[in-house]
Amino acid sequence: MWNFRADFSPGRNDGFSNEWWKFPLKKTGNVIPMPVPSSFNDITTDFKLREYVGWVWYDREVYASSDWRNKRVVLRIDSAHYFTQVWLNGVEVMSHVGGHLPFEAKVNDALKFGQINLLTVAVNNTLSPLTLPPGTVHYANDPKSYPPGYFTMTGQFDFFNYAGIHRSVRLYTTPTVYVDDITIITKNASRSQVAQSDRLVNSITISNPTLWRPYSEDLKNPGYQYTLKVELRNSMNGEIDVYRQKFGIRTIRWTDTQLLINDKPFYCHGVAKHEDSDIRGKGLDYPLIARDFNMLNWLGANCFRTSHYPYAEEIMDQADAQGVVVFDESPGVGISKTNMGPENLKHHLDVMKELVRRDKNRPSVIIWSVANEPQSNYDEARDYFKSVIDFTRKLDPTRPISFADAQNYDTCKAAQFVDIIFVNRYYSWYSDMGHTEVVAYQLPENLNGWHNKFKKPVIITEYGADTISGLHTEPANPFSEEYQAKMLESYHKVFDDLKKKFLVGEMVWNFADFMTDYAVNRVNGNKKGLLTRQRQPKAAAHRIRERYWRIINANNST
Ligand code: E9O
Repeated sequence: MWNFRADFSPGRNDGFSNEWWKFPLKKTGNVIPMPVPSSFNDITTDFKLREYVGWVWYDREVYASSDWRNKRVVLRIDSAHYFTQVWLNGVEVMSHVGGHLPFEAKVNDALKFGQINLLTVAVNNTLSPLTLPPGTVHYANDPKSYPPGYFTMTGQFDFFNYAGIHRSVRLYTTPTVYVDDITIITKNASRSQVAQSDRLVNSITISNPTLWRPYSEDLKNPGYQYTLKVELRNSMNGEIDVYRQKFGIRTIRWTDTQLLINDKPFYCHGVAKHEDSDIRGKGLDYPLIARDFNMLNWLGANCFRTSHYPYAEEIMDQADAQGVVVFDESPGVGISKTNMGPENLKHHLDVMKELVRRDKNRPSVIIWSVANEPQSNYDEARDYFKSVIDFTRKLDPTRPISFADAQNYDTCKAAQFVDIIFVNRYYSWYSDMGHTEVVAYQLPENLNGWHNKFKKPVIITEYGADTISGLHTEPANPFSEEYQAKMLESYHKVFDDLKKKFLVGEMVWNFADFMTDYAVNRVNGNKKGLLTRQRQPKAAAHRIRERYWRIINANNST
């Protein structure tokens, strides 16, 4: 529990003008206990805090052992949403832009060893056209209709803008000479090694290795990982930094019509997810992670997309260990034509750099997804996405790159740069609602269109219907459990046909119900989950389970 205070002053700037980082927060006014990690929004019963936009302040005391004096001490925040500024004993030690990736700094100069230290963290959740994801603040200029100071913020995306210190905060130590980063590239020994001159490059040959396999390919021994132990010895004082990095040995390859893991065609049958749950919002929670992986396995989902931002490292660790394939998505959701300027691009590249640095050694990650549903039909999208994709490919030439598209093949300006086409489709939901009989016509036309134009494999990265758990109608009306099942099944007939051709994956939107902003089509959130927000199955979940396990069992019996 940290001390917490939201800055409700009109400009949200009292904390900065009164230098709240200089004293314990409780000296500045009323504080409340706030759990870390967690979103702050759903902890209290205060509507104003749930809706809060601006700076919130956290602080706590932390004891630093005097044994640490001769070490390098690092403060790491696994993630905080969105802008973060951090002080230790009143000294600013770091700041970070972006809500979903870790940041850290050496803090020796600010730390008092053998004493209690004051750690202060200010977090601002205001989104703008320059943030990822983008958002807009709207001021009401009509005093007759709105109270003074009234403003709202909308995001260009369909999930609640939960905020706060979302993941763990830790102090750790290393020797003064330390391993900063390790990149492990696994390849067939027969292929030649390219050395990078500014790095230490070493190669190790493992004969007859146990490969990393998705659990759907190897039910007995999925997700096999090795551990590389690296020791760096400081010849001046004999100190050793030891770093243990897990890795898996597997290849990814793709052709015009196939995606191959370990040279075997791989079919993704899975879900798109969210980091979202009751009370915690987007806060890290181990029971939730464990439950989600149990339910992924129950469903037979062999893959998930980290829609629409990078997930916690603890989640990624489970995907690696359990052999679940991941499409690793950046927070580039809802990029419209106006968010494709040079400043946007620079930030997007920075984010890709942070994401690839964090996840490059993960065997589960087989695709980078640089965005979700951008306005790819505008000319601006051509250069913008070419730059993002080229840059990402330079960072990691080993994995395919894509983004999830909701535009059409004849208007999309950016799909030409991806390796695998991702499409989000909602026939019989957002168009022709209630009429699943159109799916057999519209879906094959569309998927064939993408493949024929771009000559690339296609994955449907979203399809689904909002469903109120417990609502039953026969015949199946939209929002009933029957309709969700009927709609998904109408897509499956098409998938089964195209699977033999160029379709290499299907992902239901969404794994579970999740919170969104208020909207007339959102009844306390988006209800397209196969599971409720409490992770219990709706009727369609049972159908998906039958389908996915049928695919797995057929695969494993041949
Ligand atoms: C993005 C996701 O975050 N895709 C949306 C999902 C939804 O449930 C949202 O939660 O709304 C669907 C985009 C649908 C675009 C198709 C519009 C077709 C109009 C005829």
